[in-house]
Amino acid sequence: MNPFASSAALDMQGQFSTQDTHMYSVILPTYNERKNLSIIVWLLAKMFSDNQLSWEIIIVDDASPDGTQEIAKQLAATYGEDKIILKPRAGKLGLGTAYIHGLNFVRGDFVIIMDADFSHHPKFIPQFIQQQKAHNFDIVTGTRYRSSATPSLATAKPGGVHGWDLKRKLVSRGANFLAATVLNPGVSDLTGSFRLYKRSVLQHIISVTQSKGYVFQMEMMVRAKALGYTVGEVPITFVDRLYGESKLGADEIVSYAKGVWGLFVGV
Ligand SMILES: Nc1nc2c(ncn2[C@@H]2O[C@H](COP(=O)(O)OP(=O)(O)O)[C@@H](O)[C@H]2O)c(=O)[nH]1
Ligand SMILES: [Mg+2]
Repeated sequence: MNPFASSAALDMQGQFSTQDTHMYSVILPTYNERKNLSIIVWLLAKMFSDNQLSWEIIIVDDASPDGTQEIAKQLAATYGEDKIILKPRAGKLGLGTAYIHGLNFVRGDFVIIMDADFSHHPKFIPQFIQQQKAHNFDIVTGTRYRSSATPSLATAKPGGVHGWDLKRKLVSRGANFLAATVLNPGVSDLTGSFRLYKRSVLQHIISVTQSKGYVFQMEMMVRAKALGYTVGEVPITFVDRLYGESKLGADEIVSYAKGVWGLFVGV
């Protein structure tokens, strides 16, 4: 018997006590994450097995020149090809389409989207699951910009951002302020990408989301709210990437602002 196939649910202390028959699929997009990938996969595998949850990780690597795929192959050999599923693409096609691509291969009924650079710590996932279960949420999103969960959650601790310089903090705050003011979706962290979705909900939202770049996460959340889906929030601490460089540039900031405007006139 697969030891990870047994099931559990979280109780109020954040421990799993009763049966959870769900399967959780993580979509992990990677571009030059050779140094981060094995640590993040190890942490994810440990968290899932500690909590007796059924899981898989779908790695969408865009032909990273640093050899990320070699590491991914080793991980599949170590953890099993039913746990680590490699779905590479031929070139760097962007983050938005990486999620769409990965979603085609998901077998779980819940999908977790996160970054592979260690900015999103797997330790928050049990809280996302706990929040989802408590209110049957369609989506649970991590938030860097609220100190408590919405609705409140006993195990949640205040979140925040670590390792970003002032400029990057201002850009992120500004991006969220702009979208929150113009679009008012009632969610505090629109540009974050650490989220848990019901698979059918993610499929629906992704099918109507038009943007592909940095604005993708924000559009997904605005559309989710416009479609009437329910969203819970859990504070997370976001740590700047462990190894490598961020891909956020000035052109991304401009296209983000354009995206907010496009949604304002469109949704
Ligand atoms: N497959 C794929 N992954 C990407 C691409 N761009 C970024 N990523 C991954 O998406 C995540 C977030 O990217 P990152 O550069 O850290 O963005 P930032 O955190 O906003 O600076 C990381 O896991 C990256 O490896 C891409 O074009 N294709
Ligand atoms: Mg990052």
